[in-house]
Amino acid sequence: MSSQTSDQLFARALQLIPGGVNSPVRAFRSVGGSPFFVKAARGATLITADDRELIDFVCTWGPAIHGHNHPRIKAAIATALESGTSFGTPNPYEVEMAELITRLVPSIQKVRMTSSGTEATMSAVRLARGFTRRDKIIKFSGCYHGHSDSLLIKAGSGALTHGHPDSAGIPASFARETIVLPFNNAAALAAAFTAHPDQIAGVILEPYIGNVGFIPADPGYLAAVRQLCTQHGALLIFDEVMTGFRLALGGVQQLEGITPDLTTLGKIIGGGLPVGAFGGRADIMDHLAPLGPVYQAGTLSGNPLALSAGIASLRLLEELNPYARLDALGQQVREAVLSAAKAKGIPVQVPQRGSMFSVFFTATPIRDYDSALTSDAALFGRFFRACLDGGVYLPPSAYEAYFLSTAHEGAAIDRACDVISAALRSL
Ligand code: KE4
Repeated sequence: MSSQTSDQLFARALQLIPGGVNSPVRAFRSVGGSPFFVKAARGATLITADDRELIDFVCTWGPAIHGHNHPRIKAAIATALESGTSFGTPNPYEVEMAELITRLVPSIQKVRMTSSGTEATMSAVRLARGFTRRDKIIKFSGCYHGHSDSLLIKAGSGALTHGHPDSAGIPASFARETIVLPFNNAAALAAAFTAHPDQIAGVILEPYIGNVGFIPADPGYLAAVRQLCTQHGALLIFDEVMTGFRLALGGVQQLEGITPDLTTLGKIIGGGLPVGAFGGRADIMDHLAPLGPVYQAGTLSGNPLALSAGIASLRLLEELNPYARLDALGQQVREAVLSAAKAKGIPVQVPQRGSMFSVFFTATPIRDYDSALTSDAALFGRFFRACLDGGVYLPPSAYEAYFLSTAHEGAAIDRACDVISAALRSL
């Protein structure tokens, strides 16, 4: 492992990797300065190449719900490794993972594994189009579903962070098949169905948005979306890549009592290794090759090493059921931010559910893309740097969700709240 500093490593990376990063949001371009490199992580802590210890509020963008390098997950990977890394054939881990997911998320009657969330959502959209024989898809401003062409339109996360919500390189003919609507607005969805009768294959959304900052659904909104999809014969696709197993064992669909037709998963189900999945009604999933006409595949789909980590992560969640504890941690941070900001006279909004939350610097209540964009991104940048200087790593973007883990309990969360409060007071 290199002994070079982050700056030395970044200088080398910039020569060979676009922007020096393998995923744009890591580049710190919207918050200033250069990214640090991490050489190790354990529990709630990252250890940088400069030997700094940082309390991590990113948790590798969601997967590390048990903290980094959890011994149970490490042991599971070590056991799987003894037998090899990839076989290119069915393996027992795939059956175990499918049984776990279908038991914990009852709307998923059948499931197909992928190696990323992008593959999962891209495949779910293709399946919806193949099953309904319709072409148009509806998504919502600010929702980010990975970087497939049909979905990288008015997207959140890194696309929004870097001011390219509609990426270059997507043919207009493709973009025309994607209709983008405001979140938390059932009337807009009803109007879109009226304007496009029998043309909508599917409606895909993050049921609680994490990619324009954290925005929960208004009460009743998801039920309205469900009813409209049923009424118009469109498939309802819940993208729970981020919220799946994060906010409840059964995801947001369990919290809200909604049954989507398809669900996409990722992040936590890989335990830190590359895993995605999509699943849902058996009559829809059976349209996938080799049974049906919708093709979908992957060299490393169902990889035994990756699934061993994901199975360990899900089993831990079943055993611990840590969601009340994680919500208490989220509330502790929310209260610390609200209290410090009030004392300083800085308007903030802090939407929070469980271990997901965001800080928006605005007096406007946050309920969709447009209200999220009233947040003062420059002030967020100063807040981000003050927290980092104090030893707390927030997502390097004003448009991301923050994540906590069970490893944050105790000293880490108390220390982090002190740092965050001091950062707000310094603004
Ligand atoms: P991946 O292809 O990055 O595994 O998953 C794409 C994806 C799909 N759906 C949702 C709801 C997601 O949040 C994501 C990926 N999330 C971002 C974080 N906002 C990944 C971080 C990154 O792009 O580096």
